[in-house]
Amino acid sequence: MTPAESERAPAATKGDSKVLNEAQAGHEPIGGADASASLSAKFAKDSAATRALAKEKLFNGDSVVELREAIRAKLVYALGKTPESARDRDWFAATALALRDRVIDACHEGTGGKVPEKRVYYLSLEFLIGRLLSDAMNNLRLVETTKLALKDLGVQLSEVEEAEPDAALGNGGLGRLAACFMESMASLSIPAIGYGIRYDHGIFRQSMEDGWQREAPETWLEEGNPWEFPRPESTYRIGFGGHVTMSANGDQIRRHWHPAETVNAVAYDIPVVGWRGKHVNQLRLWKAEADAPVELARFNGGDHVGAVAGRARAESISRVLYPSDSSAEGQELRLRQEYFFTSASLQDLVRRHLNERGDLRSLPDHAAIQLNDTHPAIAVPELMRILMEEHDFSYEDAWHITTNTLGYTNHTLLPEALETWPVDLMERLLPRHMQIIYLINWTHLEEQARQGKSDSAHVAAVSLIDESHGKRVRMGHLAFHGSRRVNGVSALHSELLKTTVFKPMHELEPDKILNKTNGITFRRWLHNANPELTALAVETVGEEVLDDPELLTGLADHADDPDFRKRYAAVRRVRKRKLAQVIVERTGISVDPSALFDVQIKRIHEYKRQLLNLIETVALYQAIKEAPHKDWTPRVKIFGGKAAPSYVQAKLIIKLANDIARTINDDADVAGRLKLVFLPNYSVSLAEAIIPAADLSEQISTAGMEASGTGNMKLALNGALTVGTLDGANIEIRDHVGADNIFIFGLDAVGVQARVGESAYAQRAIAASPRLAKALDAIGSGVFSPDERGRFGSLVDGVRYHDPYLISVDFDDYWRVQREIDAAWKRPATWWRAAILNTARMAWFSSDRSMREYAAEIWRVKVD
Ligand code: 26V
Repeated sequence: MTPAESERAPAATKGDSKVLNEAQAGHEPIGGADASASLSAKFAKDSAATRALAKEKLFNGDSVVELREAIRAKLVYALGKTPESARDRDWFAATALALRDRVIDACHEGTGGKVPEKRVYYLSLEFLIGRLLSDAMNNLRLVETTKLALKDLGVQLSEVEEAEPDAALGNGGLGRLAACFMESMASLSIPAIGYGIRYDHGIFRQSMEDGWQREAPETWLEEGNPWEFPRPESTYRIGFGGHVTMSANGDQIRRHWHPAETVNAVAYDIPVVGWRGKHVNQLRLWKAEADAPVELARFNGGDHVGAVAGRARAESISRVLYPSDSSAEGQELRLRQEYFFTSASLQDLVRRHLNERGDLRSLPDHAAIQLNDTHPAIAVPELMRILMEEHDFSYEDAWHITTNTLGYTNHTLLPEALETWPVDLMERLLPRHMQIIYLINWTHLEEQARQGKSDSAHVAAVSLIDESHGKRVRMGHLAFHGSRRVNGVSALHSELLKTTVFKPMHELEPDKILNKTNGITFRRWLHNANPELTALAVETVGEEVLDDPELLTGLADHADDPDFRKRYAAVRRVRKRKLAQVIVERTGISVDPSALFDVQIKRIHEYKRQLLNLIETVALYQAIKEAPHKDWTPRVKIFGGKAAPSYVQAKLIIKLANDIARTINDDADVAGRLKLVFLPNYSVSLAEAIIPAADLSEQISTAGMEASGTGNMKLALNGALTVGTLDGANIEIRDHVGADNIFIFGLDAVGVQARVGESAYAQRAIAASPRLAKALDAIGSGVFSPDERGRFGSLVDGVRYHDPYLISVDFDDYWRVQREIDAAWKRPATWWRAAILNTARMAWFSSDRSMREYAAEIWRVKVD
């Protein structure tokens, strides 16, 4: 919001007595505290009306009674339980199995068994899909039917939903994006298969022990997964190690790889049903199993211990998701995971293509393979190997097919997260692939020489091998070179790709890099997560908004209607009360739902600058204590997020949040004005509870470092106002919602670049900001850690003496904009107007739009 807007706003509402009344009422409960029960009842009625409006179709003639009996039958015959002995978890499994049957019916009705013209294969080491029940029910239009069926059985749907474990097969943004894309492709009827790993353990469970993060294994498969179909008939052998031999056939030399070790990849399919059940795709996840004959031979040879150890080694591949997305640590098991799932997926799609079309030459016409970051970049040499070694293609033909089938999405510019693998590790684990990489690189550099570009600096910059600190394969360069198109995930990020990491590669092929700004699925993040807001939207602009998010624009016409604003604010209030309940249950902290809920939820990373938010919290705490009688805007700062287990500074930031919370939440001087909550074990399902309750969305990364962000989109869609830097998709969010409806602060990416070239910028910034200096002193001297005064010395010194994330430089502007936010909160009419305009103008950020763009410009797949 610009200062001009703050001045304009009261003028615009002058003479509007309702608005003035509302402004006087502030953010107090409408109709008093007791009104919340009747409000919930009203919304329950509203959403029932909405669903009736949306003509919830009783899919394939289903009825409440039929579904009830189907659920009962699953419980009794598939699970072997009686209704009397069933726990919520059993009812969940029975409900999921009954719905899965209906998904499969939809699947058979939808495709009619036809071979699609072209399929998308989305290769991703992460799919952070979360719970699937509400997705399936909503997309099949069976929410109300299921609720009534369960009610008949004496069971509450909400309890059943809570009993579903999150499928947390991802770290954060990249994995959640893959899940949103899968849902959108199904909803747009884009034929697609998602390929990944069926990890036994997803992202670790986070708990707090004396304010420190503790990690425990996550066990989503403990009681089985009712959504999945094991497909043992789709099993592939994956080789590792060994040696390569040559044979000659005339003047054709062929190479043969003889792996020392083989592991089986067994397919497990999870159906992904699209909107209104029109189309179903598969998420195919690979489980690693020991190769039985090899194992048997060892058993029979008397090597019992060796056989068991070999089995454990094979099965360890799909045991656990790597919980770090901050640094590429170069662990051998990680490379084994990458090759395992990439090879299985390529073997599977090649076999499918041959069955359907008979000739691999036409692969690029019928398959588009998308690499989600460099994690599956080994697909480049693996597809070459399959084509040359198993199907007799020449190098040139194989290269033509490969580079017309693959696409690569980059999700980070952070140097420490860019993957490179030591050549000697590659030679040991994947000797044939290393030869092929050398061959590709040789051809690539020969072409440079042919064009007269063989100076050593140029060659070093474009080579697939980095020789600056030992020989390493640059997976980004490999994926770039082997793909037809490369894309970044926001407009700024795609431009930065061209000027930083891929500058030399971009200059060779200037048409290769495209931008495809990320999106989110509105079915999960608006319709399912916020049914009350959805009901209000349906009532206001019509039920077609469920199919076409662009119709949300119609809400803008009501942004100046005080009555509508009240209803919009009341929806938020319902959600804030629910979140307050969750907060007290999980942390013991009670918060006031009429305070401003200020939310920062994302992985804990230094570049995301949770520390900036915490330092501002301390400065605010100090300011309130100095002037306790001032009219401070009541705030609850809510944090959530996991730190990589080995990321020492990120874990210290969590401890700092908890130490600050302990101090200020108990301080009577700030009571009612400031609270801090760190909600443990942030997850997709927790996000679904927090996002609809957020008033303010913190998107405060150092400009140029957050590739896109997608939480920023979810929060703005649900009407939280953003406080953010000009980074990632924040820039495009500003362009859509309007500069008056977002709070932008700090340096932009160009400013950051210029500043990091200077020396002593942190010292200068701190010297110029007594407020910052004071907050840093308090943290550094142990005000929040009296039991260990030096605990946060390294965090504070990081800001004082080095500050690579420019916290010091952005602090004063952040403080300024936060006080502007305090003032805006005191003008509810202005605040809710801006919130409504955010919801109204976020349609473009639907992942349906992202998927349409990928389909048209990268995959060349038709979408009806
Ligand atoms: C990197 C690494 C490095 C090696 C260890 C394991 C591991 C796991 C994941 C990653 C990927 C990090 C990149 C990532 O998640 N990027 C996020 O992608 C989101 C979707 O495009 C985007 O919104 C976020 O801004 C971006 O940080």
